[in-house]
Amino acid sequence: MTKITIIGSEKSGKTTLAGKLGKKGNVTDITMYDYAKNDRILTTIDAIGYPVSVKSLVTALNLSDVALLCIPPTGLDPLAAECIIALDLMQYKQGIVVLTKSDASYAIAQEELQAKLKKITMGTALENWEYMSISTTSFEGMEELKELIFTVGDRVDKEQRELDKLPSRTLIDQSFNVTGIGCVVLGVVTQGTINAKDKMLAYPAKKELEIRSIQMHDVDVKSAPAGARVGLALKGVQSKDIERGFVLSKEETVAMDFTLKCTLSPLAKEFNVDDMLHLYVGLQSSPVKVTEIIEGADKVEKAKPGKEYTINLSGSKEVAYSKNDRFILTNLDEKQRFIAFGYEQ
Ligand SMILES: Nc1nc2c(ncn2[C@@H]2O[C@H](COP(=O)(O)OP(=O)(O)OP(=O)(O)O)[C@@H](O)[C@H]2O)c(=O)[nH]1
Ligand SMILES: [Mg+2]
Repeated sequence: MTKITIIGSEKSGKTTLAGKLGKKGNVTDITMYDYAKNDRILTTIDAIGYPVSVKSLVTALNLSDVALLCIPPTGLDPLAAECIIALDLMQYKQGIVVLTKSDASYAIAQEELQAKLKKITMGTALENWEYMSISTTSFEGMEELKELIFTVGDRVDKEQRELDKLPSRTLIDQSFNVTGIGCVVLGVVTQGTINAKDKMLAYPAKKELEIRSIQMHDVDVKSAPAGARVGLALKGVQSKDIERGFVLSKEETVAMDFTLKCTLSPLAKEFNVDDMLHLYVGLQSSPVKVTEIIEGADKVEKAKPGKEYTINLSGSKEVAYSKNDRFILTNLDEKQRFIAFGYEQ
């Protein structure tokens, strides 16, 4: 089961490509496209709420394992540049740079563009990504791209088997009521294995629940492993108790204030004590105020690009997380909004 997100330059052909990779399904601030043939299952996400909403981009990336960064013959624009910074802060190791609209370019120009992009992404999480030239008009490269997506997807699948034994965590992206069934949620098992009849809680609200039944791509299953996109019927909760971003798990930490060991992107703008930032973890986000910036043992007023700090943040919304979850910080007032990643101390 492979889950991909298509992002990149404006008007680079992202939505057209998503439409060629699956059948259009649910639309919120992300659009899902589904494809299933034999044992090949692909979920493609188009982060249509982005660039207006950073949350759409982060949500899409956290619901998938592989990113496709689309760059048209005109090259990298500020949006694709912001995507690269986001992918790097998230340490998104699995992805493909897709050189789109190859019908409107020449082989030599495509090679030059690829060389340029390789240089720009050197030392980032995108360093080892593969490249593919495609056109959704002439279909050049489309079959090869699909093959490559499944090759990368298989690699991810293998890596995820190491996560099956961990305590289960499921990120919820939709919750609704189905007549005769009750609360149904859609989401992704990010680690562990879930089974019908498992009891757990919905965080951060700490609502107790039981998994009544599990579906994977509309097929009933008894259990679902790490990496699976699932639909769950839940017992003990109502759909209004569960929102996008909730985590189904036996144990999470819930907090409003955070002390993060943060690293700023070298390409971010500095920020100051008292600035308002946005914090993201999993599919959750919260506005937070910077209350303290500590460099080494000293309190400072500013956090500067490329450097490491301990940062105290104060929020007003409960957020659920586990040790080792990577937090992302953004400043929505800046042109390039992604600034830092961090881990709770
Ligand atoms: N020549 C050519 N045009 C393409 C190709 N793919 C898409 N287009 C055209 O490019 C334009 C933008 O395509 P979209 O799929 O909407 O691109 P997008 O990246 O989703 O655009 P935004 O979401 O608005 O940023 C449309 O007019 C498409 O018909 C292609 O492979 N070749
Ligand atoms: Mg689009």
